[in-house]
Amino acid sequence: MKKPILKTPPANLSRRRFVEGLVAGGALAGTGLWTTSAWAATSPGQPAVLSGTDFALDLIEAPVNFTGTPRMATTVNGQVSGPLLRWREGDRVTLRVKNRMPVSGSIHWHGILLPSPMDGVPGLSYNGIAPGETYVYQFDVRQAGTYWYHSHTRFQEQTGMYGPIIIEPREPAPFAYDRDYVVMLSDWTDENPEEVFEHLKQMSDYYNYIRPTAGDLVRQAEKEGWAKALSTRATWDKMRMSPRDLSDVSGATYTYLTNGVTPAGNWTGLFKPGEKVRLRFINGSSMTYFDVRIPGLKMTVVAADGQYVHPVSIDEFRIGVAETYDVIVEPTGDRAYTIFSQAIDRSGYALATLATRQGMRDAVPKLDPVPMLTMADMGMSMAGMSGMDMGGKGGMDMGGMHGMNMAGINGMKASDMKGMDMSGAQKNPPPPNDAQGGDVPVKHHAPAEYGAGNTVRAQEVSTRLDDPGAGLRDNGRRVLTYADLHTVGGALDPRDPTREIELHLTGNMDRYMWSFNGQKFSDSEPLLFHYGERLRIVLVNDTMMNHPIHMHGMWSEVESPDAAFQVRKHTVSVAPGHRITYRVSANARGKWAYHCHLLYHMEAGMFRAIVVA
Ligand SMILES: [Cu+2]
Repeated sequence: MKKPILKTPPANLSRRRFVEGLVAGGALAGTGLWTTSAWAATSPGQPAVLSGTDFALDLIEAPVNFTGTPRMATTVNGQVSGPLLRWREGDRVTLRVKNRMPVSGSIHWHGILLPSPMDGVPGLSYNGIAPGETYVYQFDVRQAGTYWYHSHTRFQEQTGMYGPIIIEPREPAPFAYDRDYVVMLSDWTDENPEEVFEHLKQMSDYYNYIRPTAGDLVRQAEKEGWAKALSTRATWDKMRMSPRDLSDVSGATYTYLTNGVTPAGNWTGLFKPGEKVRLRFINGSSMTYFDVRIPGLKMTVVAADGQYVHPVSIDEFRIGVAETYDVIVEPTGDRAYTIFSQAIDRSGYALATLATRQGMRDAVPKLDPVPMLTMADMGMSMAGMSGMDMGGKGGMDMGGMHGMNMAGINGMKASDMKGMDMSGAQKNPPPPNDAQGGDVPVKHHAPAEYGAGNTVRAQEVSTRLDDPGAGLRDNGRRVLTYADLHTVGGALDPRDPTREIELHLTGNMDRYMWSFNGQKFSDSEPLLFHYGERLRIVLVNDTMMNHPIHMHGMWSEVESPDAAFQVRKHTVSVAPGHRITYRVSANARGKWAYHCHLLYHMEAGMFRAIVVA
């Protein structure tokens, strides 16, 4: 086998290079197994496509280079993203997955309805795929639309093991289009994810770069030399990066990719003026929510999580980790349009282009200001505020509140709050908010329930499906919300739920513990669903972060605030201070995973097993 040529890392990796990546970054050609680089296999600019009913996939380590520093990725068929799998609704597919890595691996088919042993979650569906072993997945394809696959083993997803799935429907789509592109977003780090996780456990805001201490600088200098450490610090200071509490892992370590291509590489989808182009957005990142827009183009959303929705015309959408949205755009003129996907914390962006010719570019928008979390995001009303001791200042300045650093809130330390007595919020819990969605049952917990560091939780939660979220409110653009999404055809199961399970999304930032109801996976019992029953799941987000909650094996049918059917999803993003309910039909026997799709949250314990029996 020919050895790949690895570049020497540059002595001083510039910040620009780091954010934008290498022009020709990605999987390196010439491993001997694949003769073309990932995105050159088909034209124009789509991944290697595998279609039919029989698939041979190799889990294999492969060299990549996104930033100038060569790294090994864990891949499917040597590519990041992995090959596009095209299935047909109604077919029985067979996927022979051979593990050519020295460690155990797995592939999970995200959002796909299938028998539990085919689901690809080590410890629940099977034992994983040992080195040298081949696992044969076989199941009937009972749905259509845009989905994806990824490893469910430790951090292999972070290091490249993911790819898109398109399932052709039996009946033609209820909308027309001339071209069809996958737009898969992801986040790449040159760091070992085990180190990223270690950093987060030691200091949950490690990647936030709010105010690095002198000690941090010395440690960084010892590792990298003073010149680099100082210049990195200066660059961050100049960029005024301070992502607050929006993302645990940021552009401080991530380079954001579109279809496995860096912003500098500028993945380009071609069109002819006047054509309708279907873009299948998939958020295949490990930790990053993206806010996506294409300046100059309206987007018509036609599907969410693979399921058709009544078309809605928007300028921008926020896509949680693991969600998918299909949109139709109608570009005109002999020109280019930028597909701009900024990370929710504004610490970087993924970038791609729609153009009439390769090499054309449109302007790149500036990153929006870093969103400031508000009291509403904390699930605290102004009524609750009245119980607070604001340090003797009468007539609170709300402008000042917006400038407050809420970063420490999950594992709040007194020092973070600058003299505010947050216990007041506990002493005077506000009445339930019935402005939207009727009475909201608020479950109160003993302060110690989630650990000593987590004494402040959402006191007032509400079902605000029409809230675009922090950083997108009143930005002058029409932003998609869950309230806009109505699945075509309504609920699959018309029955009302006969049972309700309420789960709180909880965290302790001091120790980087994430959980349901304050209980890590390792300490928890499986949730028991009775086969055949119709359930209501109630999720209450007590933390300061968005959590994309994914149930394997069964649909999550999200309800409107008045408990009517809203939208069918496989991954439900719950914003801070929000309460979301959805119905589940327990129609798939076996053991299933139920977890936050932020990879490091899942590994930290925000995971439950479901047993349907
Ligand atoms: Cu989470």
